[in-house]
Amino acid sequence: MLSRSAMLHRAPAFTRSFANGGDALKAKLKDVIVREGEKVKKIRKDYGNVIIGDVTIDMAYGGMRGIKGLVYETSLLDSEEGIRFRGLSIPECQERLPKWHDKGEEPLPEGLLWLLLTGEVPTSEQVKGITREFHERGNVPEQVEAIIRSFPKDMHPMTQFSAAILLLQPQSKFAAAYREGVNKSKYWEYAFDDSLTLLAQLPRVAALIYRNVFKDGNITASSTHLDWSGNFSQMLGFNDRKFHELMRLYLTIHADHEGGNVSAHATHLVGSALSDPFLSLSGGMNGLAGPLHGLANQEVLRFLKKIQAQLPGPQYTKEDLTKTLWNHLNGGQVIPGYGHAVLRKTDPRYTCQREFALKHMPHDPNFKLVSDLYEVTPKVLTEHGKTKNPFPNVDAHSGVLLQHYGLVEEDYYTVLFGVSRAVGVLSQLVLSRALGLPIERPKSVTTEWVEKYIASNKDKLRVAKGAAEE
Ligand code: CMX
Repeated sequence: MLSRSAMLHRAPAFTRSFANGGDALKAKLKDVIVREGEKVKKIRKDYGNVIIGDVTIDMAYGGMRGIKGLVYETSLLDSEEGIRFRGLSIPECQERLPKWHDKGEEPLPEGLLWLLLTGEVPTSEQVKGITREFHERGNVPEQVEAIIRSFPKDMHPMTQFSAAILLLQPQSKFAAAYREGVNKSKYWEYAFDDSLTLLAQLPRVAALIYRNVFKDGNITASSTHLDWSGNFSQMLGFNDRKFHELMRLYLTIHADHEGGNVSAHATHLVGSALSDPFLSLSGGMNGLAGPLHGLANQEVLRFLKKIQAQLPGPQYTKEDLTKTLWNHLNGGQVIPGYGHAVLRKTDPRYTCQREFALKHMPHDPNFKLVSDLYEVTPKVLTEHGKTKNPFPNVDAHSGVLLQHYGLVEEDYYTVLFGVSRAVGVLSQLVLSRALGLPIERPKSVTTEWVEKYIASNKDKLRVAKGAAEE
């Protein structure tokens, strides 16, 4: 029998042979990586010293807003138009990505994964292969399940989610391969393997947290006849087919929002130290758990309940609504679900959820409140005069859709965001390892350095016009 140390140093095998669709994706990815790698190499060789932006003192103090200091391949955010996943807008994804069945209307996140990794829209067969791959890898180790069940019920679901991802980490093939001394040209293959394992197991982990904290702890077994989102919904305890469609949309639109947002950037940053995908994703999820980022979907529900309690009743007027918004703002709090660091128009992720609501639940009273707020809030925020973007973001809408179908525990909402976000940030993590992107290490300065810089460059200070707005 092998000793523990010999076992640790044994060549790490891939989890499975990818026989269920992962191998098709890996083969395609191999071609893409060679092609993209050559393209990047040539750009860097020919144009590596070309300047693409200036950094102002405001940007350095102001959360690095607008600094172009990171290449992130899977998606790009335009301040007016919103997100494009590998060039496709959300309506284009809804139209072109494969659906679960003939009557399905929403895209499958498995298809988005393929798109983000390869830049190509997959066929239905390719997507079915990914679904099978996820089923094949979906079993969560028993000890991990036992520990999740033992978490205190008052531990926030996002804390549980992040901790659970760390509990899955001993499965990392990337970490084992690194320990073994694998050639760096192979890093991406192990990152890919880990990412598929993570994506396969996250729904079960997330459902377990939900069932354990809010229900009786019992969880339905995985159904191989369902897709990733449908199976997740069922494990959560929701069998309504419309809810399954909602989850397909939800898990697609929350997946990626270019590279500078906190969850994407944190995952990328941690991964750049060659921390494995489990450690990296957990880092990203801790950022998503902040109220200015992903936790805003929970905060929106709390906010809706708060203003509902202040309104005179269901027959409230726009003036009543305006008054409650001012009360809230005058209390020194942000209106959750509104504003964005990059967007300057209504978030298309908000719009597509609104369209889903108009189609499936037009008379829902909570949807009415969200719609009424959409009419009133931009005006109030504009008069308030602080935010650069008075329009709603993705989080302003997601909660009322979930409420409608009975998923009413708002403390859980960010976990759903997290399951989806994993698709985007793990795709980029694989590509980052494939492109050999180095450890991230921007330069910081002190206020003393800034003062000295200003003093010693007094006559030749350059001022950027509108750079932070880009
Ligand atoms: N309500 C009230 N004030 C707001 C506001 C809002 N919704 N959005 C921004 N502001 C304020 C900021 O707090 C800031 O005030 P101070 O100058 O006093 O600090 C000022 O307006 C300028 O902020 P900004 O440049 O417009 O916005 P930022 O890029 O700094 O922050 C964001 C962006 C999203 C954090 C901010 O708009 C916000 O706090 N929104 C509410 C929380 C939210 O919905 N977050 C989710 C975003 C989407 C996601 O990541 O999931």
